[in-house]
Amino acid sequence: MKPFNIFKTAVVFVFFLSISACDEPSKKPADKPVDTNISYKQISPVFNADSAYNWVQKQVDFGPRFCNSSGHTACGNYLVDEFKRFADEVIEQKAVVKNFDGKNLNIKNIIASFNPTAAKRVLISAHWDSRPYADQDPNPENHNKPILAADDAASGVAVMLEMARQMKAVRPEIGIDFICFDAEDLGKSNAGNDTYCLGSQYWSKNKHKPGYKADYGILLDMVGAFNAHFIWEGYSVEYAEPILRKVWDQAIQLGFSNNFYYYKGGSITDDHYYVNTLAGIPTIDIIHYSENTETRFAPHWHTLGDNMSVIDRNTLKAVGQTLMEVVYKEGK
Ligand code: AHN
Ligand code: ZN
Repeated sequence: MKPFNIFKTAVVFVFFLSISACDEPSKKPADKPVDTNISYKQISPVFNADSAYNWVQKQVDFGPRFCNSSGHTACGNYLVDEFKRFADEVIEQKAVVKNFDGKNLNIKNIIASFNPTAAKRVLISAHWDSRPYADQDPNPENHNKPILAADDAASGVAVMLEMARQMKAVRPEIGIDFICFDAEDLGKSNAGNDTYCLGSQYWSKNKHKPGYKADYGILLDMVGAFNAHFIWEGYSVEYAEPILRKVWDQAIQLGFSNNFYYYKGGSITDDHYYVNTLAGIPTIDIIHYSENTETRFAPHWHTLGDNMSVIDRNTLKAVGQTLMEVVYKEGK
């Protein structure tokens, strides 16, 4: 080799070295898989994002849906009717629980199942109640007004409904339980974290069927907004890290790396905490996390801004198609 050629080889080598150095993602663990969506062959039915979007709209059209309100009753009945169109079995679990202020709340958890007798099961959940007070709104005059809660968490219920619609057409091989938890969002942090998630606490202590078990669970909370970032939430890492990896790797394979981040965030008291600790089912939380806000949630969180204007079909699609693929692969 001539000296000049050696020099050229060295220049090319250094050039490639510097590219790979720049490519290194800053906050993510090194073992993030490469995006292989170009060659990936999806096996699950197509998740229709327009359909999911319409189901967010339908829930929001009932107005605020907090416990003991007329919107709550009407929307609860609507969700039962919709799930009955698709699922093999729908159970309404009604109860009375105490709010942090001592008042009784009439709650209803809704459980919609496919293949109810199958041993291998996945539990997918979201809360269907809406927060009665916009206590994070930038305008203090709005702090006692109820929110429409398009993202928190009509989005999660909408993803479940669209999944159920597709499952009626192409049946999954394993058992699937969709649970709409009630009374998640009446809590006040200064009254204790257990003032949140009353429906999931009740269900975890009183399952809809004695001895109910699932292999694992996935909770959806605020999965519908523009620019949603999903991170590895703390309790999910603690109780169900292999499920996080399974779901995130699937999202990357499908090409949804804009939404799913391999970055460990803080621990959030949410319905999955009680499903993990009281029901003993390893459960992750797919939740919109923000680096740039004091609350660590999106700017519309618990404000009047949580309405249809923040909902993005692309985010619903990323979450819905990822879950479809995870679930259909379990049967293979
Ligand atoms: C707490 O603020 C303690 N947990 C947040 C759970 C939540 C409320 N998710 C949606 N709304
Ligand atoms: Zn909330």
